Amino acid sequence: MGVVNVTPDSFSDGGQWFQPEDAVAHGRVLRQQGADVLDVGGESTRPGAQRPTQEEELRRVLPVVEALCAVAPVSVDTMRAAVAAAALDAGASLVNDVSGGLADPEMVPLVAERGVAYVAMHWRGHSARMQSRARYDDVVADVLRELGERVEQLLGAGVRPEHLVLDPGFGFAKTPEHSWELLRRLEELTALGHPVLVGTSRKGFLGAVGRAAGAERAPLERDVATAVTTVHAATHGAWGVRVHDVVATLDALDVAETLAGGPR
Ligand code: HH2
Repeated sequence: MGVVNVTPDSFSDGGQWFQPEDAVAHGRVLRQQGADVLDVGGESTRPGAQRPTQEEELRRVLPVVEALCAVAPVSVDTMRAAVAAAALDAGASLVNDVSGGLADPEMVPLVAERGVAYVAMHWRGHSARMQSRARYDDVVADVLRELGERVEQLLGAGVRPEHLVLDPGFGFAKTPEHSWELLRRLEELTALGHPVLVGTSRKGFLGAVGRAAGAERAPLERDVATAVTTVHAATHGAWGVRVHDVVATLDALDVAETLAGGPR
């Protein structure tokens, strides 16, 4: 899944693709590079981010979704049911909701009614406050339990099990150590029986990789570390990965597959 952020403030590439024509051109490139799905989002979820209004989110996302649907399957990265509905009407085929249906009470009924694929991510509140909620007894067990509650609500509302993808939410109400532990124990998440999406791309916990304590790599310098986490995800049961750098991702997966004895 290639990331198309139509935002001025994303932590990873904020402002680079804020103009719709730039976002569409970027989506086309990601598709040519081999992305199976293009994930279009109009709201940054970085820690401390302020939310755009619904009108502003629609204005950012809709023209890009419309144009990219002609190029690839498109998912819409939104917590708002009205934005998801408009994107589905414009041709999107998947809803990626980082709140797992908790941010907007209309989201779960919408997804059930439309019968579309839905990514439910583990979430503990909007970005402005989320890092204060990074407290767990056992992060994997707690995330599993909370995702299990989302699954129950979603299935109870009529979402078909085969439409449901789960995501542990790397960096969302997680310290770096929580994110590393979730990655190490990824196979416990796949045991829930649903496909698992992994979104580690350029996340803060990769910023310290290769550096002495205290020094940080900038988000754009985290693609090598991302490629390694991607290989780990793919070899530990993930269904998909959400990434900014599709070329590095596919090269890394190609190397891992070849080393494992697959065809070249
Ligand atoms: N991470 C981000 C956004 N959407 N969706 C899923 N399913 N999983 C994730 O881990 C995830 C996500 C954050 O990354 P990015 O879009 O690059 O940044 P921002 O939220 O600042 O736009």
